[in-house]
Amino acid sequence: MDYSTLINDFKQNGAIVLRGVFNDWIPNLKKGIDSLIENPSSRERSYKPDDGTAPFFQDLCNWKRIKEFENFITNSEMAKIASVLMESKYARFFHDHVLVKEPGSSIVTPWHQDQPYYCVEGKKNVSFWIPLDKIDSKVCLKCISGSHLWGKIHKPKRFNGEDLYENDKSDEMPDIDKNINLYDVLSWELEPGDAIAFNFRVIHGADANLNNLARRRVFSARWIGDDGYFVDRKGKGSPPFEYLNLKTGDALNIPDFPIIYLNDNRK
Ligand SMILES: O=C(O)CCC(=O)C(=O)O
Repeated sequence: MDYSTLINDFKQNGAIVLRGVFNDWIPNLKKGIDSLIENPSSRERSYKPDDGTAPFFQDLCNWKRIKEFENFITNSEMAKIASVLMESKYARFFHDHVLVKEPGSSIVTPWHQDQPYYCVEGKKNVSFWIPLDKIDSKVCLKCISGSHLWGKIHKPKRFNGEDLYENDKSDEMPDIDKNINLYDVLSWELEPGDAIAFNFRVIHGADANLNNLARRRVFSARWIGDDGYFVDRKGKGSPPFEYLNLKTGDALNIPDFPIIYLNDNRK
């Protein structure tokens, strides 16, 4: 793989596609998602559309109890790829997020940035959006190219439109759909085994899964680089790590966020 082109594109655009990188892991991840849906955590947050169409299942931070997720996170090439893309001495695991839009679900994932939901900061970060089903461009994650470099964080909301934090004075997300021609929207047709790698600050969203036949199962994994530190957002973020005894600026050297890959060749 030509990593230098990928690293440059990732830096400039904030989102890239990686082809075939997780081919061998799809059956393992499908098994993990089946177990999770059968036995979700207390953090499960599924949205059920008012129009009676199928739900959008979501759950977070399950890698310590779903062995297929732990296996993927600790034994696949993902941590190494994360460290290379972030240009970091190491890749520290932050959390997993499962997002299943069942066939016919009318739930749209609104445009948002992940950064303000998270209790971490740092320029070096990456999320992998890993579909387990064939994805046509109508249901793919959409990322606004370069939006991670705008120097702006927009108000985070729950996917049902409620504000995430009380008294949050940050700017609302602009009406991207109304002015879509102003933006360079990246999205791809994907096969199981492909992944989108994107920066926590990139504005992204996804359309409904109006295809009545196909599930849209996604395993997402978030990584932090060697400049990462804790941030107290003064509210329950997502994932809710409110039990952590850390202060803004603290290092993330705790077992919740283990270093999975250490690049010995970097100083
Ligand atoms: O899969 C989706 O609909 C949204 C994914 C997303 O927002 C994320 O992975 O951060």
